[in-house]
Amino acid sequence: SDGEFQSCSNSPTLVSQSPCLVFIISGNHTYTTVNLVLLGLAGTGKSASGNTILGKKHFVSKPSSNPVTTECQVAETDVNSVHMRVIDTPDMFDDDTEPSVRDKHVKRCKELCESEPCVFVLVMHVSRFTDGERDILKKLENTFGTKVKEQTVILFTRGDNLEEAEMSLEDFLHSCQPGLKEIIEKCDNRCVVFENRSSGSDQVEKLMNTVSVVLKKTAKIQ
Ligand SMILES: Nc1nc2c(ncn2[C@@H]2O[C@H](COP(=O)(O)OP(=O)(O)O)[C@@H](O)[C@H]2O)c(=O)[nH]1
Ligand SMILES: [Mg+2]
Repeated sequence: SDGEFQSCSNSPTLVSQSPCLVFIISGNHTYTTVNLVLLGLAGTGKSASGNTILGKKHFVSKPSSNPVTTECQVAETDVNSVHMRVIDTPDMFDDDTEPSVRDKHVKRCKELCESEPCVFVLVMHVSRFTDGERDILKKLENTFGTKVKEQTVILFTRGDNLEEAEMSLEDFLHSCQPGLKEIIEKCDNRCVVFENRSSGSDQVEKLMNTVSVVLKKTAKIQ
């Protein structure tokens, strides 16, 4: 179907290097490289989610009371022959972060995702919603512009917590608190759930399908 990963060996738009698979966004938008920027508070599982997308342990991800990721980093992978640039970031929105340090991270992050298109992945812990996250969308808008929510997918980590409670993502979204609900609604309900301890590729595929929804939408408004 349109907007999903498709084989298109007969596509006349294919300039191509290698495999005959491209990411079809809409009739005349064909992207082969997509920037995915992982954003969110420290400890939510940005690096772990990056590793799940990459299919290997690339970013350092571990339990810590101190931030583990201290610089923006990029790693690349092909998912169904779409070239993904996965950008892992430190917590850039922590109120304790010095403005000069935050500005440095933001600048680096923007440099890394300069090439279009770019999709923001707001990573949140399924069992935790903190004060720091209440106004995170506002902070994202201040940093990346007011259109950021049109380019954002929310990724909830620790899907096993939901499974243990026999809850679906829908159950969770239905019962979540108003502050979180508001964020989700502003992002047009684009949510996916990851369990980073399991390596199943269907979670990555669901993310990619949601990413394709964003790309389709932004292609229309550009
Ligand atoms: N059980 C479980 N643990 C996770 C998941 N995602 C991340 N973690 C753990 O949470 C901790 C923080 O993850 P990390 O990726 O470093 O968070 P970051 O600071 O946002 O990059 C690590 O110990 C991860 O193993 C998940 O989906 N399930
Ligand atoms: Mg990290």
